[in-house]
Amino acid sequence: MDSDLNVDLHLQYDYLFKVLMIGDSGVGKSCLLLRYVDFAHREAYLNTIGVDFKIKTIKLDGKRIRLQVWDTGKFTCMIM
Ligand SMILES: Nc1nc2c(ncn2[C@@H]2O[C@H](COP(=O)(O)OP(=O)(O)OP(=O)(O)O)[C@@H](O)[C@H]2O)c(=O)[nH]1
Ligand SMILES: [Mg+2]
Repeated sequence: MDSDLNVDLHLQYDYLFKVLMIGDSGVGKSCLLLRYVDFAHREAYLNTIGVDFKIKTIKLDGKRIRLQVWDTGKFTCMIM
């Protein structure tokens, strides 16, 4: 019951922002996203194929803001 409640709270937000990360290959887009969302660091270079996304919820001025950050790869513009 408690875990169901936690899931419900996690799904609630006041605003949803969809952010698209673009930039030259190898500049560090995926690492930046990994650091921001998962507080992790990756040394190896694994180029992103297509698109990937991560979700993070932050609180700002008492509002719950859901960030949906899309990470693009080399061939994304051909897909989108
Ligand atoms: N020195 C240094 N290296 C970094 C930094 N950020 C990322 N790197 C390295 O740069 C390489 C490429 O990082 P990625 O985040 O995969 O680059 P990307 O922009 O997502 O590349 P694509 O997916 O090909 O578009 C990796 O080997 C990372 O370890 C940084 O701030 N400093
Ligand atoms: Mg990448």
